[in-house]
Amino acid sequence: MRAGSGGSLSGVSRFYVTTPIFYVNDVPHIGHAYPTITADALARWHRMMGDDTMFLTGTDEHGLKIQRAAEENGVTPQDQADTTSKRFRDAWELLDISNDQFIRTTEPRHHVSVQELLTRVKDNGYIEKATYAGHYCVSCEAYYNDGDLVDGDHCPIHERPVEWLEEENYFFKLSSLEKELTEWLTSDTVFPEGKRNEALGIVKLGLEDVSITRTSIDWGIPVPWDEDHVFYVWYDALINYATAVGFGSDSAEFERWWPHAHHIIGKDILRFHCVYWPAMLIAAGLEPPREVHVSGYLLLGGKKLSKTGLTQIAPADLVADFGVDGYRYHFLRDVSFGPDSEFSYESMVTRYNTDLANTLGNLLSRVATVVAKKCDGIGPAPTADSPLAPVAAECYAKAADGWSRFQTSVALEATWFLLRETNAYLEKHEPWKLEAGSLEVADVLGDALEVLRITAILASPALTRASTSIWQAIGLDGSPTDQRLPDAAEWGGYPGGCSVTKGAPLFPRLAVE
Ligand code: ME8
Repeated sequence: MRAGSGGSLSGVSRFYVTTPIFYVNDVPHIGHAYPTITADALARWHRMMGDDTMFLTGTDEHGLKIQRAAEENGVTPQDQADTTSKRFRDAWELLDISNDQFIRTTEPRHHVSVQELLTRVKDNGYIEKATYAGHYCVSCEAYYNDGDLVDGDHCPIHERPVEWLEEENYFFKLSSLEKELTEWLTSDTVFPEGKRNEALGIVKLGLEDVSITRTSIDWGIPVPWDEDHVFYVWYDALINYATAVGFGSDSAEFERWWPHAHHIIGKDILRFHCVYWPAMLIAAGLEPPREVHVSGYLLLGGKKLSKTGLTQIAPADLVADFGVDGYRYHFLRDVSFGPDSEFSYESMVTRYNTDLANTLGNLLSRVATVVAKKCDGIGPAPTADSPLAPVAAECYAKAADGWSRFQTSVALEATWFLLRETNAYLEKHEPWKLEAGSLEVADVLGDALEVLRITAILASPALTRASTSIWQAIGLDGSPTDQRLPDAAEWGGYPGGCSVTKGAPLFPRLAVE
């Protein structure tokens, strides 16, 4: 199956998209917003495609990292989780994130689900008790082997010293699942392909059993068969994707959504999602997820934006300058999903001015001005044989392909190509110079209005606000997001006879400093 295709049962396509659940040790930054906006735009696209869509995000609230953050802040772990989880929800509200659910791993439904899933793994013979000693990175909440460390005793990801931990733990017999994992990884499951190969490389190197419980802390979900232990935070966290769709509480709901999951993650958590998680599901007698999409890092000055470094930027800081649409558009258009991407405020200004203020904003304002002057403010219908019609058809095909492959920048570039062609079409025909009320002026403006209708729909996964403003400005009822694709993108949908209004500029130009 190719990337992005939904599961299909009885003819209904299902699209269940998830972000990582974020740690509540510190507040959200633009690196957390990146997978969340990507998942949001994809969910919005799939809803317009008529797919049965579920979009999940949430917070990861157990483990040593959270317990220590709480101690540093002089609060209980629960207070730490409550306060910071709310900061994530507030940030997502600010960014128009349309998640269907927000899961918190401290919820009782999640406790039930974790205990049930891991009990199944144990009952199936995949869990056993042993003593473990190793180098532990609290920031990763993970053990490392000697060979993984850098500069002697530093974590390869956080570049901070690891700690030596010794515990009697329950182990997950990961080593016995190499064959099943290789099979899963060699089907079309992990994207981009380079990341699939990386995951396959981990399996080929040989898998060791992993410790999945802790006795050193109590901020976690108790192991039902041994009260002295709590589950290790990663084994608790991964199961959120199953909990949210009914595992342990509603088996019909779980059957509806599982395994149609499309996980969006950063490359830092590839091993957990592409090796441990599918293995756990297989061990529990469940199907592994349909797809995992792995993004690169947003970098600042060549370094990963992070909580622990001094490279945090809060989404609200950028929204203040660019608006919600300007913010969303930049990350969806300029960050190609997969490779690392250097964040630059200057590129954000350039992209905003070029694509939003000039190409889109000017098109709408130009069309509305000329419709007012030459057509008494009533938008004409498009022509059936417009030269823009085949351009629009090609743009839709490319955009749909981009969205289906999680390539948001490809989808938006295709959409903006149509807008640029339409501006060129206006330059060529100069309707502002044509005779008011003439057939020619009506034809040119009708075609441009039709492009505005189509692009309002196609851009709506990125521009949650401007797409509705355009829809209303060209006199249409309802909203672009209520439209059903692919039919709504067919040329000829603008009915004509609608009242077109010229409002305030959609995207006032930003002065470049
Ligand atoms: O790892 N660039 O949570 P987390 C791009 N709780 N993406 C970034 C980023 C950056 N600079 N910084 C963070 C955890 N991210 C676990 C996940 S899932 C069952 C448990 C994104 O708060 C990226 O998607 O450290 C990364 O994988 C995620 O935030 C890690 O968030």
